[in-house]
Amino acid sequence: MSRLIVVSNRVAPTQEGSPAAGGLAIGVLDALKETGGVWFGWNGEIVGHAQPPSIEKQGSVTYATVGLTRRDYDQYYRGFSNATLWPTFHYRTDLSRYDRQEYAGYLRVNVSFAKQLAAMLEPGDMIWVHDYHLLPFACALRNLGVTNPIGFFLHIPFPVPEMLRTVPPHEELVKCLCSYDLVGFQTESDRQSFVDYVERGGFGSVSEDGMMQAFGRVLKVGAYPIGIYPDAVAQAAEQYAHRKPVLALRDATRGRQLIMSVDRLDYSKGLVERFQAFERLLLHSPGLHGRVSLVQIAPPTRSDVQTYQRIRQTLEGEAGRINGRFAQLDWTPIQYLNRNYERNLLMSLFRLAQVGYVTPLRDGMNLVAKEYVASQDPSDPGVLVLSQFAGAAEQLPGALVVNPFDLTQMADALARALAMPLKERQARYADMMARLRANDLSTWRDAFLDDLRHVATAASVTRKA
Ligand code: ADQ
Repeated sequence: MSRLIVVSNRVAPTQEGSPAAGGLAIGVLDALKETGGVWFGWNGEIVGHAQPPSIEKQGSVTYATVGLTRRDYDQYYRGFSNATLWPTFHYRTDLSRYDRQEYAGYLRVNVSFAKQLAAMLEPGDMIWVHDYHLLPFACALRNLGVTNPIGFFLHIPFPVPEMLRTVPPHEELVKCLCSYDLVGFQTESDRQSFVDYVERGGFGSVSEDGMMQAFGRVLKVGAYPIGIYPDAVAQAAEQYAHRKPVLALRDATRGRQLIMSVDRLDYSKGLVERFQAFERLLLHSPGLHGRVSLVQIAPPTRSDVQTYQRIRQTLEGEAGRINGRFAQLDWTPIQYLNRNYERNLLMSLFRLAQVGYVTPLRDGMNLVAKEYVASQDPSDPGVLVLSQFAGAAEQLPGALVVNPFDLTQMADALARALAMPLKERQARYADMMARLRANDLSTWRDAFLDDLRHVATAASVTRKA
């Protein structure tokens, strides 16, 4: 069996079963343990000057990690990745900036990562690259003469061509994506946006079976929606039910209904609109005063990027204003917590909530939506209110799907969720749980890797012929 080489910007914590590990880390680690292999990427540290990767072996998995210099971090990570690509790919061109130096830094880091990885490769290795930090990674490897199969999975949305064209080196980036053997997206619409860019730009075409010919290469493009392990989530939700913070929240909200949201603090997550729709619910339903609370957990991320500082201030202002307007001596409508919780504990908190309120303005998938459903008590499940612009909406039709820009529609959906009869809640839950089980994290990983293997085998047969 060939070795699997995973490349991602950040190599996740290496402790096995780390509670902080998210979906990507768990899925990748599982795959690596099965086949044996290497996980290559940034170790999260800023270093004085570039150094060769440090290697740590744990069982069949080798972690090869490198530091970034301050300049690399500023240009590649904070700059082009998070101040150009992230906002544009989330349809926020108003927040996006372009700086040639930053783009040069982005390419430089991709080339330097590629050189370091190339030195470790063996002929049969299969390479799986993750996310927007590494769009040109295959280009860099191919330029070094690497012919191994290379697949790419984009965790965030792929924007429509008009949006992508606002990023000046758009054509170069797409051309580099076509150096992969397989390019995977979260949803059919993301995949379609990529195909539209290629076909409408006259760069190539795609056939029914997902094979694309573009920029002189043949590759496959597909949708591989990332999943979770729903039964493990359900188990964690039950097992952690007696932990202190869970009991504390239960006591504090006794006699009240609970609406719950958990996100990284990011402008793509629609938190301001979410608070304002909750305000509208309170405005239109005086009967709910004192009877419903919104708990928003949102730890700050990327806090050295300016737009992230601004969203934080705006949200604090909104929470304060809404609480000032409606609070009573024994009731705070919005509890806004800027912190992280252990993942298993979060699942137990989800289980306490009658409503999971997940309304990003754009999101590749959104695993919180899936985790909320899986955490529920099957005999008395809560209701998911979900944005139509989260990839998860294509897969969870049992949710109350809303447009996060329509505050009144969101307020109505919250009211409907809070009042939904048990039978309807159970039916929606059963439908969503069946879908989560049929499309879990291993389905995602296996579908991607099977296709990569298949495309690579077909390509090598063609080369030999
Ligand atoms: P993210 O934007 O980080 O991921 P998401 O899919 O919601 O968003 O995943 C977050 C993960 O972190 C979840 O497992 C969640 O439980 C956990 N988490 C969030 N807030 C937390 C907190 N306060 N404390 C502890 N854990 C917390 C990107 C894309 C998504 C895509 C994923 C996976 O932006 O669209 O779903 O990758 O592909």
